[in-house]
Order: sequence, then structure tokens, then C-alpha cells
Amino acid sequence: MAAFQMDRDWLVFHPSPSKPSFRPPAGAVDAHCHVFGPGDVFPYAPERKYTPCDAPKEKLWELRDYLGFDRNVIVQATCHGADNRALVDALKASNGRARGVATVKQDVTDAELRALDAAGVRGVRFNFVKRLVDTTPREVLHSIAERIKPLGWHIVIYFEAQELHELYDFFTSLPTTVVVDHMGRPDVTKPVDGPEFELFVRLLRENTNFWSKVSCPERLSKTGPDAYDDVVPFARRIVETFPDRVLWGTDWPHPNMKSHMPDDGKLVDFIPRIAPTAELQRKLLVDNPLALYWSR
Ligand code: 0GY
Repeated sequence: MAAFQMDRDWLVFHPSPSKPSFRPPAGAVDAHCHVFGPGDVFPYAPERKYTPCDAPKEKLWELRDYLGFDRNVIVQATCHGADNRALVDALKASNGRARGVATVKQDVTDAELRALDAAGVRGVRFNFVKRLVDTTPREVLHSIAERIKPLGWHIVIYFEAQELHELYDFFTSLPTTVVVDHMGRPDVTKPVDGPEFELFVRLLRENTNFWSKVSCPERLSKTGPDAYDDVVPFARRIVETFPDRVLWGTDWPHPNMKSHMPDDGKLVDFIPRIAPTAELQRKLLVDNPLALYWSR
């Protein structure tokens, strides 16, 4: 018996993704993915908002190789709370081919931060998506930001587009590089040059410490798989406007997808539609993630 029962409506990652037609450049990085458990070794956090299927590191390495990638950036998922053991285990097992983004609490010790750094953690994640986490006071987030800054780490933020107005000044007050998950989750039924997405573009234009992941068409699309046509103009605009500050990731194993489970091969085939030249592809998949995660 598994230690944890996944949620009844949980969708398990694709069992046999297609082979992508697009071949990522040598050294390509999947810069947003997760490991889950296994729950009987690395228990899910009591405060979690969902219980996933196990998605262990071995499966992630398999997918990396199959899709033609070289490295991973593993982002601590909310189902593990601030218990980074599954993440650290994966980083240590990766032979330097994975870096991590952790979740820490205000009472994290300097020794714990140093141990995370030694394992390959290069950032912390602040999550503002209400279905995933309880709210953390901004003073607490500020104090964590000041603690991780001397390590040269950055902050990854996850929020939904309608919250950006409210969070804008807090975000721009953060003292490090800041990476936004999934383009700030735009409503892609709205115009790509409309006020909502313009605010996000302004965030990146006026704050050169801000980067964006142009990931998760499967979460944002209303037109659906495998083409995700409605997301293309949004992601392409960000890649072409800020080519040196974008990252791409599969988001495997795709937590909380309800409409469908994406074919990871098709997600890779989405890349040349949002980064149409070899130079843009190299920056997105190699140069940018190596600069942010593998500078040491
Ligand atoms: C993502 C998106 C989601 C979940 C998490 O940490 C998480 O639980 O990030 C989501 O549910 O939208 O980036 O993996």
C-alpha cells in the first residue's frame, strides 16, 4: 500500500510522450519541473492543498533524455511545503545536471541555507496562488529575501494575472533577480496588447532584474492541445522583447491539470513557435538558464 492516495481527480503524467520533431540545442535546460515523493520516502506536507501521484527523480531523468535535454531546474512544489528533502535528494543524485529552487520558512537557519546551496539550490519560490498556499505576510517574505540575497540566489514568484496590480510594488521592492512563473498566468482570451498583459510587459521592461518563464501553454490555453495556438502570441512577445531574460520548462509532472494531460513531446514542439530563430532558442534553452543556475 502506498503511503499516500493521490487525489481522486488527479491526472497522472503522460505515460508515453511523443518524440518531439524539434531538437533542442546541445546543453538545453528544462528550467521548470518538479519531483513528487515518492511519498513513502519523502512524505507530502501536512499543509498541502493536493496529494499528487508520485513523480520520482528517475522518471524525470528518463524524460529529460527522451526529449533531448541535458539538464533540469527542479522547483519545490507546494505539496512538499518547506520540506525540501525530495528536491535535495534529486539534486544530489543528478551529477550536477540539476539545480533547484526551494521553499523556506522565516526560521530557516544559515546552516540549512548553506546546505541547500551546496546541494545546488539557487533560489526560493514565493507562491501567491491562493488555491496552492496560505498567505505569507510580506514582511516575512522580505526577511527571507534579505537572507538569501548574500548567497547570490534569486526569487521565483508564482501569481495569477489579476493579482499583479496589487502585488506590483511588493514585487519591484524585492532585492534580487526575480523570475516569474508562466508569464504571470495571463488570461489569453484578452488581447496580447491589452492593459492586463501590458502591465506584465511593463514589469519586465522597467525592472531589468525581472525574468519570465514562457512555460505552461497547457495551463493557459483555452483552444487546447496539442497546438495551444492562443498562447503563442503571448509567449512569443515575451521571448522576442526580452530574449536574455526568458526561461522554458516542461512543468512535468504537470500538477493540478484538470482539462487534459499534455504530451511532453508536443510541448517541446511548441518551442520553435515562440522562439522562431536558432539564436532565440539558444538563449531560451541554454545561455539564459546556464547563466542563472550554473554560473558556479
Ligand atoms: C506549477 C503549477 C502549479 C503547481 C505548483 O507548486 C505547486 O504545487 O507549482 C499549479 O497548480 O498551477 O508551476 O507547477
